[in-house]
Order: sequence, then structure tokens, then C-alpha cells
Amino acid sequence: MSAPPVRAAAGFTLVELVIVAAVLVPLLLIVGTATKGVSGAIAANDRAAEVNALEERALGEIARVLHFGRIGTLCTQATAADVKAGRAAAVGDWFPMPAREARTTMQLWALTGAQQLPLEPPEQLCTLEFVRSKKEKANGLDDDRNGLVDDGDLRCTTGNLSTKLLGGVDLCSFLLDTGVVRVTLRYGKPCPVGQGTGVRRTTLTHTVSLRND
Ligand SMILES: [Ca+2]
Ligand SMILES: [Ca+2]
Repeated sequence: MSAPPVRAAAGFTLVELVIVAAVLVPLLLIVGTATKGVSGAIAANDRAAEVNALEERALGEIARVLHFGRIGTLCTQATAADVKAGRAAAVGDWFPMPAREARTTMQLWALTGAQQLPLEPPEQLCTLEFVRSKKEKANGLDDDRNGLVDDGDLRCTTGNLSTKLLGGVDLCSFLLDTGVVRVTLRYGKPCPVGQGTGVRRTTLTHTVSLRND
């Protein structure tokens, strides 16, 4: 009696294995790249597992505004120190954002709007800003006793629409440095029931390149 065909015993021929590999390897590469992108975007220092959809959405919106934003239009709001240094006429005025200085407000024109007219870029003015809670003063104290000092919200205004991206923020920093903006956000949330008391803080960092025009 002759031996059964090798193909039946092996299950797959070499040619079939090559075809399967040719299909699977690119798929695995795509999945790997996507995973790397997400983990690179969200560098949470201590509570990575707790970064939920809300925080991801906030970072996603910041990235979208910055990614489509024009670096040449980037401004920040003047503080008393800026006025004293002669950079702006009054506190609160928008002026070109200085490099390598941590700021809590940022405004720029970005291609995030809806296309209204043919050939007209869908540009709109976008503002990202830390807005301190009405119950808090900038005094280094937790005035409203929620466990966070001088805390507030990160808000985003695009066109006429203003939305709260993240609450319980006690550190918000936008730093311009050679074509990129580094965003650092620290926020706190009450500990989940049964997991201790007080507030848990998470710090998110994100670096986005801007369009160079
Ligand atoms: Ca507080
Ligand atoms: Ca305070």
C-alpha cells in the first residue's frame, strides 16, 4: 500500500502557508502600529489603566485642533508679566505664543470647520483654555474642598461651539517648542467606591506637530 499524500498529512502546503502569511503579516503590522500610536499618545504616569473614554476623547480633540492648526497663527493670552514685559497691551489680550514657556491658554486657526464654499479652506478659530472653577481662587488652596487645589476645566471653543473637555484639572500646560506643542494635563477624580478615599490624580502628556504655515 502506498503512503497517503504528504499534503493531507501536513494540512497546508508551503504555497498555502506563504499566502496565509502574506495576508496576516500586514494585518498584524497594522494592529501593532495602531496600538503603538495610542500608547504613545497617552502617557499616563501612574493610572494608565484608568484612562477612560472621556480622557481619550479630550486628547483626541486637542490633537485634532493642533494637527490641523496653523503654527503661524498660534497665540496665548497675556498675563500681568507679559504686559510688564511689553509683549501685550493688557492682561487677557491674545498675542503670539512665546516658545518654551508653559501656558494655560492657546488660540489658533485650524482647518477643523465644515467646508462652506468651494476652494475656501474650512478654517475656524479654535481656543483651548484652562478655566478655573468659579468656586476656586488662584491661591494655592482647595477653596471648594474637592481635594484639588485651584482646579477647573479644560475647555475647547471651535467657531461658536464651546465644550468642556475635561474637569477636575489642577495642572494644564501648553508648551510650544520648534514646531510642536506639548500638552500636559493633570486631573483628579474621586476614588472608586471601595478603593480608598480622596482623589486619584492622573497626568496625561501629548505632543502634536503643527502645520508650518
Ligand atoms: Ca478645589
Ligand atoms: Ca484655590
